Amino acid sequence: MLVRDEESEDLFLCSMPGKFKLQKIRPIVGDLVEYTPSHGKTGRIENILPQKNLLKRPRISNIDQIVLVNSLVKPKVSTYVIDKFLVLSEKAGIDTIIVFNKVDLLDDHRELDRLMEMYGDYYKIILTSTKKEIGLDQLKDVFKNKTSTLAGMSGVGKSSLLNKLDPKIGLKVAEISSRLERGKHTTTHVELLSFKFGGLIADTPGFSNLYLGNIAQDELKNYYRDMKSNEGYCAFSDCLHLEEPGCYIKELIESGDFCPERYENYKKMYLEIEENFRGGKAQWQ
Ligand SMILES: Nc1nc2c(ncn2[C@@H]2O[C@H](COP(=O)(O)OP(=O)(O)OP(=O)(O)O)[C@@H](O)[C@H]2O)c(=O)[nH]1
Ligand SMILES: [Mg+2]
Ligand SMILES: [Zn+2]
Repeated sequence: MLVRDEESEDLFLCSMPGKFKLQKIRPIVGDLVEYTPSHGKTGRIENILPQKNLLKRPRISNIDQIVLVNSLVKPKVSTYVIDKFLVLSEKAGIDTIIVFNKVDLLDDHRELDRLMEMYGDYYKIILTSTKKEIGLDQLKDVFKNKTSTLAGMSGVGKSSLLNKLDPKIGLKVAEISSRLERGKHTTTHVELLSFKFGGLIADTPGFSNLYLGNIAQDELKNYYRDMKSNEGYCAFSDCLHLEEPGCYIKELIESGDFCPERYENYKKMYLEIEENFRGGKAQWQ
């Protein structure tokens, strides 16, 4: 295990005491540990401190924020993946900043306008391009003096963005597959890197799918900021915003004040949880 000393920032290759191995406890990236240094840059982990928070995908703990990177084209942005990720990060209690990368490839701005409208009221959004060096200072400001993790599908440009913030980092990047227009899963492990402008940022492997895991159907609405902020106006206090009469969220959709696509994704997730639970197929009416 590599342990970064908080004061000197030096890395120590540390062993794990047998008691941890017996209990099958393994620290994950981001965990805070107490350790005893020995010869050279080696040492021994003595204790793992309680986690402030934990994100399952990418697997990392004790972070201040997540920067969710998407590319507008190649690979094309998926609002279902964004909405699912936002549900998972809200559940974990970690703030998310949304990045739309590869703006240089965009020739029609309508898609971007739509996405800004969808997420802009509830999340900070940064538009970037590593090719045209757009939005990099804004991104640096977000990362400064914080511990952050990147997240996003494979091929969206996570490693490329970090290379731009500090060319010495030298992370491996690769062209996306031209046939499938999908990333090639170039980054294969979570790595927390120290940046000279101040801040730790984890580069992470891209995901192609997300699992809603232990989220229950009736708690899903709590992780939609736009639903949460309109809580208490439906006829039923436990309204799930589905088929109940007097649903305020439905009224907002009618009047154009709630994004219908976000709502469709909500219903899709609701169904997906049911399917996961049953382990079979179900149809949402
Ligand atoms: N046109 C354009 N291409 C970009 C931009 N940023 C990254 N790319 C390209 O996108 C491809 C994938 O970039 P990576 O940085 O490897 O993507 P990643 O998100 O780290 O992918 P994984 O490690 O597989 O999760 C590379 O060919 C990059 O050159 C951008 O702003 N504009
Ligand atoms: Mg990468
Ligand atoms: Zn409702």
